[in-house]
Amino acid sequence: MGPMDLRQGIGLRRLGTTTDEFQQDLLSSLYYRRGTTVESASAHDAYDALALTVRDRLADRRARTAAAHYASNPRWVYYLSAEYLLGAQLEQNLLYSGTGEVAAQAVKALGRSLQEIEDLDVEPGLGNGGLGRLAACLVDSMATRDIPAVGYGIRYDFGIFKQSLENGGQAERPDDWAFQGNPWEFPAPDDRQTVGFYGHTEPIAGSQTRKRWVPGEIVLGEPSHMLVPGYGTETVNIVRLWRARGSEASFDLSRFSAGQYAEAVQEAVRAENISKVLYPDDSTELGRELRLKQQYFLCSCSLRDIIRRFRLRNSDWADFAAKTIIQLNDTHPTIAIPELMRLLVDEYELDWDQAWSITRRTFAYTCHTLLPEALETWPVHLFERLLPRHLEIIYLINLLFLREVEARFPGDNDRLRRMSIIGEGDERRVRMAHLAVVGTEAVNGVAELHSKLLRETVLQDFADLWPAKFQNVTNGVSPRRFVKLANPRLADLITEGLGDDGWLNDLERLAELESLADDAAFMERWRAVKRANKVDLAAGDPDSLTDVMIKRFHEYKRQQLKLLHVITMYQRIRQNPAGDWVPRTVLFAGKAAPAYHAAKNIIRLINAVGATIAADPVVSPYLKVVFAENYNVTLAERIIPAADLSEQISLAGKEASGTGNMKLALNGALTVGTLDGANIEIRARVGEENFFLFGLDAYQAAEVQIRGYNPREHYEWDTELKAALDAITAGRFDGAGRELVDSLLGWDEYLTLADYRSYLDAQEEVERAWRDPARWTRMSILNTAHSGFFSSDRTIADYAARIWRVAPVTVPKEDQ
Ligand code: GL7
Repeated sequence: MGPMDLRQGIGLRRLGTTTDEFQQDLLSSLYYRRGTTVESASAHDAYDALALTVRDRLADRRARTAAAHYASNPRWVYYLSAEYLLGAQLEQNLLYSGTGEVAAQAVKALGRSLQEIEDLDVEPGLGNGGLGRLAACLVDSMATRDIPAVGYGIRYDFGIFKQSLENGGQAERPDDWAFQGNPWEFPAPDDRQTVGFYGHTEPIAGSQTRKRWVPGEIVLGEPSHMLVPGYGTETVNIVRLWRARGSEASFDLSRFSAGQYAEAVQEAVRAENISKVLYPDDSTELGRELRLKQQYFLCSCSLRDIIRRFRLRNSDWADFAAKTIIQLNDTHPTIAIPELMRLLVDEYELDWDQAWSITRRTFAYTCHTLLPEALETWPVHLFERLLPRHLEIIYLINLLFLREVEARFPGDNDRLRRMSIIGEGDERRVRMAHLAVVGTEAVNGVAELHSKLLRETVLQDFADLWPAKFQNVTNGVSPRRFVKLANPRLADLITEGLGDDGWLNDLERLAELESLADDAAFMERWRAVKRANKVDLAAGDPDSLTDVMIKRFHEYKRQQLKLLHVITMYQRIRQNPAGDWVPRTVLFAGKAAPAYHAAKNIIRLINAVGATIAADPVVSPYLKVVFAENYNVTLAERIIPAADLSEQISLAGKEASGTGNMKLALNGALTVGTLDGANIEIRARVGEENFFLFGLDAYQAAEVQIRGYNPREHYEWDTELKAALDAITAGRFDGAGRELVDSLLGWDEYLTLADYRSYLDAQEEVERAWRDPARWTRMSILNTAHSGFFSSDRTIADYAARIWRVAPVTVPKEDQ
């Protein structure tokens, strides 16, 4: 029986494609799976019934995918990530299953509109920012490119916090995203795993390297999976998410019977806390034991699952690396390296050298940062207590590694100290990035500059030792989610311009738009699309320049620089109300880590400045500041299509890549940006003349810091800058922002004042271009036309060819 005969083989009926058939299935989902009737169905019943009906179509493809993959026994890609920002599922799955139109008709039988039902779709916010959304774009593209792959992650009960504004500042509420259930998820309790923590190790007689670990706590990991369909292909992969549970023994019946209710469940609660909440920090380390527990929990469950899957089809460990490539998404899952060693050596009794050879060929590591505070390290004493066996393994890995370094660079003790996996400071710490480099076959950065700076700075010693290990794979974004779903008007116009919609799977085809960049009728329609998107967004006057800065709040990203520009604009307009001002709507959105006070103060100041401007009849016709609450994937999909100007203004050398920059350029926003992260590659592709560049480059910035930077010099000579900062100090914006001014004048870690004048000059260039609508429209079309490189399909093709060395496996269509 071939894979395409799966359903017929067991006499299962085929799922229909007509509206009538879809409607039948929808009603049957409502009756038999929700257990309700059309008359008494709530809106949420309708949502669930529709989700299940769509899911069935994908489950069908999933079954064929699994069979095809099983039959071909390929090298499998396992993507390990602590975060996934998958975005809303219903609209995506309607599109990817080609059922959007029949569904829109069929739901009428429930007396509801598709839009109304879609509005009930809650996005699983299982990530913080760019890194988590990248994971989602990459799994989308792995499926689209027919790569056999599984994404592993944690099924947090609470995702990234919900943000609202209270008195102009950020307030946080928990995100109980699955409160109403999650119809997209299949539980797989049979595949549950057991994970140990704490305890001690014991020698094993007759073995030097093997040990027995006797854990002090046992936790169960229960998996469920969500379907990840490819677009324009049959493949449906999965993301498998682990949830922690106490074992049966963790419930203390005798205590419960004695009325000690809290004590009775205490152990189970402790176990379940492991997957309770996503850490809401963005690139700074919290240093909490629970976070390391989460990381180990994810890795241990996933590795055992990977080994289980390997052994379904293979029997010889010598084949493991040839059949398995595990991509580590940043250092968060690095503990998988010593965990695989432990499993191979202690449990499967391989000798150390063979296990190490397998391990090194099985893993690859993507680094997503240059910020030293984001490179994770853990105190040795924490490891010793929580993961005693892993610490022993890490020590042995380190010993053998340092011997290798010593052999290459004899007598260079300084180098040994710098490269050691154990950092010897006031407190000895395990350096996870070093472990990740030592235990993998390939290491990559996420944009050209980032990969270069990794080799030249933070990982320089490792690049000296193993130059061939270091690669670049520039990030990308899913054109399905960020053009077709987010911006259907633009997608339709592009399809019309290009003659077909093949560009959705072959984004470089957007280059064909170049020939339309001067076509007056096409330009007119291009403008109309943007305007209609602005009307939908309703953030401000649709004819004003919509200037957006949407991303996590962090001082290195420099929202404060944008704000100084806004304050200067405000002061200029006040001084000359009759001037010929370009009306602007400046839209900020993004979350700040709850404990990151400087970032939260910037949010407060934005809202205070916005309120002051709104109350000023002289300035408000020209300038409006909007803060959109609770930035998430869904909101990004509304803002990006409406943006005219994309703010990518981080200090050069700090933003590893950025991916919002790609989404905005792809949707025809022009970028004002520094030579940082992927901005450089965007500018190279869309053309210098279609990009507003400003600021120091990464090398100049480093030089300024080395020479001794004095932000006050800029304050003293630049009268507009001085006036803006003085207005804050004088309390002009409700007294907000004084700490910001102190830090900017005191040390200004991210050279905001140094780049201020250059930034304002670039903004004048922006306005010159804006005043010439034909020029702006042409620039906008060319941005879209030359952003095809930034498809995550291309990113995946790069990983597949250069890092994973895997080939696609085609899933056959169903027999007709
Ligand atoms: C990040 C980088 O900051 C960001 O520049 C990059 O685009 C993203 C994906 O590679 O990864 N690193 C990181 O720790 N977070 C990011 O968004 C949170």
